[in-house]
Amino acid sequence: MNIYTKLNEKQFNIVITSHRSPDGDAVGSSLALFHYLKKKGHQVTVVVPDSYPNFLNWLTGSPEIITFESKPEEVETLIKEAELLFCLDYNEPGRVGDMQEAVINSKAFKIMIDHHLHPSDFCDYTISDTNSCSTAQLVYEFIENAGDLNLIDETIGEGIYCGIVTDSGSFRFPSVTPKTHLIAADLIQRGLNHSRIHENLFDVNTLNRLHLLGYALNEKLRVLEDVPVALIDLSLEEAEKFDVKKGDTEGLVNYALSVEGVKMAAFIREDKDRVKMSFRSKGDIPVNEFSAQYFSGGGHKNAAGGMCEKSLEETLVLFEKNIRVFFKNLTTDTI
Ligand SMILES: [Mn+2]
Repeated sequence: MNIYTKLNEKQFNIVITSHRSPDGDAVGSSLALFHYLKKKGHQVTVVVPDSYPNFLNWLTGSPEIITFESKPEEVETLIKEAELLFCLDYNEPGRVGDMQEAVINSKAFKIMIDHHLHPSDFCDYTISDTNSCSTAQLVYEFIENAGDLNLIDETIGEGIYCGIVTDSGSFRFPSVTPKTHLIAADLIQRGLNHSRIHENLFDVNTLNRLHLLGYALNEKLRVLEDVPVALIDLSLEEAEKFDVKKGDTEGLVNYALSVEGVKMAAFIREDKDRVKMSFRSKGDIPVNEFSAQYFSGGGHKNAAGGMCEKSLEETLVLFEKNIRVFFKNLTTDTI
């Protein structure tokens, strides 16, 4: 079956879904695909499990995104009645949280476009490239393979660019290829204002967020003595003190990773019923394996998430113990 021919056959009723805690790539790639498919004449809706951070609400079409959390019945009906269901930026149904039952049970033809490792085969058509820096880049290539690059305008371009920039650390991660830059160049040629997007994404700090950053760097950042690991932890009480909103702690882990000599960083945050963790690394240190082994998580080699159901204090002790074992078992040429 050729998916590109199929999309030209008739007008479909299409729902685009993405993962829980949607990030810049989830929202950017979903909206880019949304505008593209609408331009081709399809009936399209974007649904996500829960709300996305405020720093993404400048994206054209973002007010039309429906969250399962606020309108579960409407989203269930949409997914049930969809003829085509796109699954963007996630590799298995568990990543959509409470929305997964609707996704699994949907009789729609399911198409995955994703770059996470180990895609499960719950879709009828799977586009998975685990070397790609972002799902947004894969959406560009989807449009390219359909022979529709001429349809890309500023609106479609901003979603793709937003996904690439946020998932590639502004073009710095090893997953960025010449193709990534060629795509950016092509988008700029098609009218994209890249400078405006960087401002929209990065120059939107609230005073609270900057105060939190100051506090985290001054009081909480520490580097372990015998392994090249830096970490920042944050309790619920501290988060409340700085009135932490969704997305406010994003990027903190990268400050820990920027300490000279540090090869791996962790941000460990107490949540209501669990402790959430994000890990970053440089080079060949596979934080996804660390996370899968010790903290029920996973992700990419250099960026992964995890969680622990113990208290924050116990989690920190566990983390320090496990990370030493993990580094001890790594071959020296990896470090
Ligand atoms: Mn992604």
